[in-house]
Amino acid sequence: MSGQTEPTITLDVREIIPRERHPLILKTFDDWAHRSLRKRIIMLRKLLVPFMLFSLVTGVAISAQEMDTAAIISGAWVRATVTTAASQSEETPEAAMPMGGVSAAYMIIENPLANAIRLSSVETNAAAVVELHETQMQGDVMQMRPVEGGIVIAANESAALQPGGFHVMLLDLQQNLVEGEAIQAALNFEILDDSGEASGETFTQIIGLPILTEPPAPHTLIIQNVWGRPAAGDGSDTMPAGSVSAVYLTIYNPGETQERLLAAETEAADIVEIHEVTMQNDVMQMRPVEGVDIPASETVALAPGGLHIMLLDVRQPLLTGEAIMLHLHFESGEEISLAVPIYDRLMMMAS
Ligand SMILES: [Cu+2]
Repeated sequence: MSGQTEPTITLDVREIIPRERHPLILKTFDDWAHRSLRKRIIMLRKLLVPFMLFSLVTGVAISAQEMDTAAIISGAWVRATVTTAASQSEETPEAAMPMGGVSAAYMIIENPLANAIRLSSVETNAAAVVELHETQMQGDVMQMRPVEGGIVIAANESAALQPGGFHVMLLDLQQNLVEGEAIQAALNFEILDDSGEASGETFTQIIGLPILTEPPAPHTLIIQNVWGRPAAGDGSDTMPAGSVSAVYLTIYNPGETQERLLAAETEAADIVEIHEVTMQNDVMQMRPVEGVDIPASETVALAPGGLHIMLLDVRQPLLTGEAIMLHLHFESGEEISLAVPIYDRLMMMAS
């Protein structure tokens, strides 16, 4: 890169991100998370201010995502039905596990709200039937059974969905679950009132699930609110021509030393760059940055209108409902592999 001029990609972001889709609320995450969902929705409607203008005037990238998380999901994964070893053997992957098979997904769900929440259902394109199950010992026999009414998580507590306990059962698989790839799932929650009954308030959280054979290794940084823009190239997507996409996320560094995001890579695109959006003569421009500092005890948001991970030369359409794996490289040597769900989060938040 040295000695060369950094290429600048010019893109009129106003075309891509309609202004009215940007709710702007200047609240810290904690304030935000402790409000009831209904209050939050009212605030969203009241505070539909022109996001672009504000972010340009202040030069601050506003993270809409940072503020709408109502449950904190970590360690999510789904069990592979096709392992890398099997797919490399003479057997075709299709032969290793026929469609219509079963699998299970696991995760830790943390509830930062002042009310209890209930995971009532899960949806994914990868399976025709999804049930919440628990595993119990009956004498010496391990049994699975559906959880009646969903999984309740008390205020400020967490629930572990893990092998041998609660899990998300995927039945009648619609695709092979190939180790190293990823699927998307929508988690449907109900907010409970003080007596433990459904309050009528619900929220849905969309996550990516890496397809693995064992739980992912824990890492130091906490990454939330991950999503990638659809790039279908069929006119229904929000990025032009299906050739580029962008991934957004927030990174929290709970450690005592500064960390730095250096690079990212994915099999879904030939070129992956870390970009920032700047203003040049009334036109928003994106340009590569060398890295992103994540100071100790701070959260850095990669969000529309600001920093993002740019996918250039996307190799195949990125369709809503799918997920891709993205690998992040940090200065400390830490490497984090993320399952990035593909969907239009801004559209979802505004609806
Ligand atoms: Cu970019």
